[in-house]
Amino acid sequence: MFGFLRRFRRDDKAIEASQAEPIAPEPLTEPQAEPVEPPALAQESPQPSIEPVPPSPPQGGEPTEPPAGGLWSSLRSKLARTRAGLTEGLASLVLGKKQIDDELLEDIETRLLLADVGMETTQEIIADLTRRVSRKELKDPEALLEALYEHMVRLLEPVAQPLVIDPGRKPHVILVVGINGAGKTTTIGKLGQRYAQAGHKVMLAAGDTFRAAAVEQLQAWGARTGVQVIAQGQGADSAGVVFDALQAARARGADVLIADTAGRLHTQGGLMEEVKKVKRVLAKLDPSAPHEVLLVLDASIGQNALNQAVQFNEALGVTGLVITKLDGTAKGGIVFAITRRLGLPIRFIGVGEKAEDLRPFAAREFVDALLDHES
Ligand SMILES: Nc1nc2c(ncn2[C@@H]2O[C@H](COP(=O)(O)OP(=O)(O)OP(=O)(O)O)[C@@H](O)[C@H]2O)c(=O)[nH]1
Ligand SMILES: [Mg+2]
Repeated sequence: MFGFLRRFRRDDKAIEASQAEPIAPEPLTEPQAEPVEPPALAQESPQPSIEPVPPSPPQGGEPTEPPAGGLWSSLRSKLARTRAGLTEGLASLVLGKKQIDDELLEDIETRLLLADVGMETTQEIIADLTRRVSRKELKDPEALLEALYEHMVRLLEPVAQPLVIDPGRKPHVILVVGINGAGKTTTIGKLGQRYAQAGHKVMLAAGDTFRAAAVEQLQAWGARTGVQVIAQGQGADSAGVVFDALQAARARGADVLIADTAGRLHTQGGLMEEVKKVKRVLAKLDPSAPHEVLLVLDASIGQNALNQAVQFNEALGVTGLVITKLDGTAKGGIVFAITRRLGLPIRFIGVGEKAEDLRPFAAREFVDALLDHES
């Protein structure tokens, strides 16, 4: 069932209006029924019986794992902009219609393209739906939307693979790469907290020795989350810092080491060589390291993220993705385009600047939020 249809159904006036005049598009801001931010006071929830009590973190930070289904977990509210673009106006096309028509299919196609789902994926989806309509498998507009939903879930399920920390590695080394401002350092801070709260001994390596204040930024996350940061300061050799950090992490029996690196454009050959060197240096101490090359991509740059992902993958052998800034963008469909192009595991999505705004990627939950669907 789709929330945007339910809302229109509930409001008889809106249905009448839909037959007489165009319905006002769904606002980009969150509908009132869904909380935008974790509220300080209890408020009406879709599931009032589940009143989440955030676990108290051991080191005085914020909780990492928002309880499912509660006020904290409103992925829907975080993805409001992409959802608005995808579902806006669909209700007026669907309601009161018994037949699927070209207008509806074209509208879906346009919305997928505008959300940056990408030409190939969009055409495949539309071709599949059209085929099923002509075979009379899909008989009404709602069945068509359900089929769209299932198709989108199927596309993402293969890449929804969590990042598993191997307890046999001491430490499990995660090398974090990406272009400037993608959200690497923020993601590392969030990951540090997540793994520390899961009971792992975590250390962070301040491998971004290039940008002013990069080390301090990581140290601030470390201080906030109670995670140790190994740093040498600006201007030091990045590979050297990371090498030393791995030695220190081994000596101290750390479970997880997460290495930050300076942001670089995939077109900057020299800088790409530098990060390759960081990777090689890690392997000198532990031939199996790094155990994860995590590429952080900013969803808000849409299709531009695609080329970056391809180039970083060619240079470094990326093993997992984090897609950030899915909160302020209407381009959340880029997740489909990236998946089609690379098929790389999506480990997490970033939906805000706070520690709890890093969510493990789950295909059905994500598409539910994008299409305002309730499974
Ligand atoms: N809204 C939102 N902002 C984010 C997210 N992730 C990161 N940011 C913000 O994006 C900005 C850049 O984040 P950084 O973590 O510094 O990015 P970086 O990749 O380390 O940047 P460089 O070190 O310059 O290469 C900061 O203001 C973050 O707070 C997210 O998921 N959502
Ligand atoms: Mg950084």
